[in-house]
Amino acid sequence: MGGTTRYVDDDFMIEEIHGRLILDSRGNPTVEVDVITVGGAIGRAAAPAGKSRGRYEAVELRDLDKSKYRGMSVYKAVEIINNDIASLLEGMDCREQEAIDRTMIEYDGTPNKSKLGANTMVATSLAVAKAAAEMYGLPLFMYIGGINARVLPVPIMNILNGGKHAGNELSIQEFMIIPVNADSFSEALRIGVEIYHTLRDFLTEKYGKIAVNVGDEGGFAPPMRQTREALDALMKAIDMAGYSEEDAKLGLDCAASTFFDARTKRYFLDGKELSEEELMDFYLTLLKEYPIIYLEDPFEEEAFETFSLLTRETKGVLVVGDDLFVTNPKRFRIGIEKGACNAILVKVNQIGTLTETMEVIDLAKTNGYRAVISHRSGETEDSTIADLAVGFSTGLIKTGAPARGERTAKYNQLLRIEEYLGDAARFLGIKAFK
Ligand code: 2PG
Ligand code: MG
Repeated sequence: MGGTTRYVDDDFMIEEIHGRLILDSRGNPTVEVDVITVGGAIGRAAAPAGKSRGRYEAVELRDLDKSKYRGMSVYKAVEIINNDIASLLEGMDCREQEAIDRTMIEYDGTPNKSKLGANTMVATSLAVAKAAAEMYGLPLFMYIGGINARVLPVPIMNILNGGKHAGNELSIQEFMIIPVNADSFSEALRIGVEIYHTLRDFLTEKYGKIAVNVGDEGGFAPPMRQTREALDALMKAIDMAGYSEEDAKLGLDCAASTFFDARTKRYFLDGKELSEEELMDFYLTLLKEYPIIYLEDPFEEEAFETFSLLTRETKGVLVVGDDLFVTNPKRFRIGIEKGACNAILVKVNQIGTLTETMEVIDLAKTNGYRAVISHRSGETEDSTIADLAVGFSTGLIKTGAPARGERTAKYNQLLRIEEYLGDAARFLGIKAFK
């Protein structure tokens, strides 16, 4: 090899791991980790937090001491990072991502990461990758995906909030627009932003100022009750902004476990009590009425068979498993076997390490599933998932409305990546859904 070698191997050694408590976008504590190498690189990452969490997600460690942050503090997790994790990983080579992640997994020794906590592990795991990227002088997406990582994701933008993320009565959690008819990520983002602002105008006019308060992910939270009312508002905003249903499609995250009663096996949707069959019919009708191409968690998190049925019954729609798969290779394998869904939502903190996340994305690719990189409803200004979407060439990202700093941090990082790639950048548009 020509040129000068900038670093010797020892420079890649992790010299220090330091954890601290910071706040997330809901004002709750979370952990942030700095990984510092002998060569002087600092990788920093923070753990996000979900609200509509799947039952099978890896455990998020909280102190549960009501006298501190109303039980939400993470002092114990910070201690674990600064003691257990630091002594486990200091001295290891930051390029050895898999060995580092396996070391934490082994030490944890539980099936759901309840000893070390998925929040401590995910922040550490991502910070390690960022330190290694910095040592090489590479952007994170390129460190992960190499020089062929050049696909910018289609943004699946949650601009109207319901369910657990909003103070209104909509049962469905996320009403999303998907700007597919664009030549680039930045053009798609612009279309999404224009529709978002037009939706604000429409809602203000129809429901008054109260309607444009925002929910946890920056989408508006109008005082609506009916799914169709929300979908109609999105269609109206698309039209008023000068676009058509060819330009922007729709998506829903039903988060159906949040309106399911396990005892009666009924779903409480829009003020009605529905059986599984009735809910299925409801979705099939909606798919005929609206340009919906993305349907996440339409049924509760154990309903593998029903997910399979819906996947078979529909065409041209991504049926996405979030609470169903919880980014867990074991749960995902069950789904693949049963033909449940044709896409998986990928949230690094549901599983806890970058290595396992990669495993899940590989599984998706080899089994013809789409992978959608996703934020959580509780986020920080950490924009790592933007790099993951490009690094893993998923072609799809779900990261909320184009508003609130913790959401725009991801969109802005994607704009920087697009600029960095220049003519090499690719954008798949509607093809990302095929
Ligand atoms: C979801 C997410 C993110 P939460 O259900 O997909 O939008 O919500 O982080 O609350 O689980
Ligand atoms: Mg979801």
